[in-house]
Amino acid sequence: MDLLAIGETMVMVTPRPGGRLDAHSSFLLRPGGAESNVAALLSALGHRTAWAGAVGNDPLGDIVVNSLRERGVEVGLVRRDAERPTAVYFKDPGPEGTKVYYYRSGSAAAAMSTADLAAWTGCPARVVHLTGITAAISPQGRELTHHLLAGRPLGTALASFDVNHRPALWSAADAAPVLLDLAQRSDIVFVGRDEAETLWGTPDAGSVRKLIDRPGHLIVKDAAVEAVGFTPDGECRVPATPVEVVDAVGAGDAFAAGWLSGLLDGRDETTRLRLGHFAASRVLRSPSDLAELPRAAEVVAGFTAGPATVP
Ligand code: KDG
Repeated sequence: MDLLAIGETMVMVTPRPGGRLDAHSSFLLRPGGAESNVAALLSALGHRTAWAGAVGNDPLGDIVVNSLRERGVEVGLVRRDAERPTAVYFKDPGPEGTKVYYYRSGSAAAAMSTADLAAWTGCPARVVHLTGITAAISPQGRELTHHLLAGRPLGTALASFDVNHRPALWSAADAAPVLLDLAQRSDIVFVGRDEAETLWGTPDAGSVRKLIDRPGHLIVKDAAVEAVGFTPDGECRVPATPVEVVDAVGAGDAFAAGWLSGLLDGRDETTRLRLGHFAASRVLRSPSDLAELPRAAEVVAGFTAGPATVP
């Protein structure tokens, strides 16, 4: 397996294009979870991925599991919980951007804990991908994330961590020390420049690197401006290409999938960042958290020489 993603996947209820969260719209049901988004997009790029999580033993759980399976994600490790429901979230796309509303407390995934680990050890992966969302959904989730990063119970896999602060789940003051500690224990860290500023008061990528100084790879994304990759060899900047944004939700997951695809294929940092921008641009143009993507080799073949542009 190339990547095992662990975290909560909800059913995302999203209005059909042009609709709002109101009584006049009709809606689509899709899987929505930062970690499984990475697994699904990485699978589209041509890698073998699995998602481990928990959903209810309910039709919404079936939607999550079946949709991810259809997208090429291995779902054999997903636990069905007969006591707790699958979480749901609603999207409301408006002129000022998309708002999200979560209905997730007490969900099956919020009860995930270190007791789930034994079931996951049989799935060795090159990369284990986690996010700060799992640390926010419950005390057990926080303990599980800490243990996965501090104790490395899943073996030698590289630990990839997307900070993903969700203000609707916890305040910046509560989240800041926890997310910093988790990031410092990871091998690969993704964080938004503005997200880092909100959490830790770091104004630019260089100051984020001074703070998160242990991971071999740190990627600081500055939305439409650029992404900066720090590696043991130095620093690399790749500007973002302007895109017409339909819905920004999921773009960070797509960036992580693109970058990780480059890592798994042994590509250099510039190419990894370009793959990240490419995948993010596809999701930014889509109303869904996911988008159709070509195989990574095709994407790389399409990159032009010279200035780092994203086709
Ligand atoms: O990154 C996209 C996610 O925000 C979305 O899929 C839902 O996992 C989610 C969350 O917790 O916000």
